[in-house]
Amino acid sequence: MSSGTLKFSLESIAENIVKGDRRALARALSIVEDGGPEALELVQRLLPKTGNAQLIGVTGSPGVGKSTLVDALISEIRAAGLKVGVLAIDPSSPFTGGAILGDRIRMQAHTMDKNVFIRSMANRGHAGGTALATYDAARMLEAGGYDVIIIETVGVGQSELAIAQTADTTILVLMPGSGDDIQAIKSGIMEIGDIFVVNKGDLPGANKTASEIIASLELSTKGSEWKPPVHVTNAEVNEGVNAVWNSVAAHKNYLNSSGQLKLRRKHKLQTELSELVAEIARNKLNDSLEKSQAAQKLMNQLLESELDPHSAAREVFEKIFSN
Ligand SMILES: Nc1nc2c(ncn2[C@@H]2O[C@H](COP(=O)(O)OP(=O)(O)O)[C@@H](O)[C@H]2O)c(=O)[nH]1
Ligand SMILES: [Mg+2]
Repeated sequence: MSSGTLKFSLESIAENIVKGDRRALARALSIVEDGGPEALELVQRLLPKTGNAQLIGVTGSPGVGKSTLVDALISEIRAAGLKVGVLAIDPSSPFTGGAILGDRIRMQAHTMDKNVFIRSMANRGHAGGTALATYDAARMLEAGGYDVIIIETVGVGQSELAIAQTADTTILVLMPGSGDDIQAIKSGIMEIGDIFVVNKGDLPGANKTASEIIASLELSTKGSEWKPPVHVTNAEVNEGVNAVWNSVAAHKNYLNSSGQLKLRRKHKLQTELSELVAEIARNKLNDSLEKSQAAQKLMNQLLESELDPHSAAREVFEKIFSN
């Protein structure tokens, strides 16, 4: 394909996304997953159409019922007359793993609905990892006129937290007896939760788990304006999900009225910018380490113990980034 044809097709993809074309959106999401110059051009073209959606992160350990909850939330969001897009990110199943297939089947009830768009994202070419691709994927959905974008991520590790931080509102999902998760809340690892959900409320111990979360939140949220609500749900039968949606709406109001939305988005953009600069720098560094004679000379000095790695690193930094 000549670059001329490509330009034309990227232009038409962008135009068609804004018109609500789902195939164009699907194509754009593949492009931003891969990263690179085409992704950049799409983001540039669509940037004026972004910034208006509410981004909701749903995170928690595998099997707690995140996808089931998302499915139930979609019904609430549609009942409110809003258009909803879902990005399901599962780094453990990069291709067609069981979890992703399961999510598809579960969410099939919504597949006939033109105002629901569900996408399983894999960690593909993007060197900066899934978090960076997620920012751009959300931008594509925003340009497509989706009012609410849900980002489902597995687990509570560093990279998942990075993805969760692309959201305005983060829902942390647990289930009865999630002892490790409760520990994580106590130790402050899970301070990213704006709303807590103990799902599988039909199982024994749900209320006890909820009380434990409330108790640990009392300490960590002392003095803060937003007190994260803790809900018990049975997502499989839509029980308690309406209350979760009401909390999401309340959190949106809080973000707007307190000025936190602007602060959060600024913080988010700073994180994204910093990640992008790091990606550029790392690429340049790796390239230079391989190609530059000065770097090879330093490597030899390191090997011969004539120079320590700290001093070598400073010298490499000066050489590569100061011009
Ligand atoms: N008992 C019970 N099971 C549930 C509930 N919600 C989800 N599940 C089941 O828990 C399993 C994992 O759900 P899933 O939504 O895929 O979890 P995820 O890995 O967090 O996305 C599935 O077998 C669901 O049917 C619930 O409220 N109660
Ligand atoms: Mg899931």
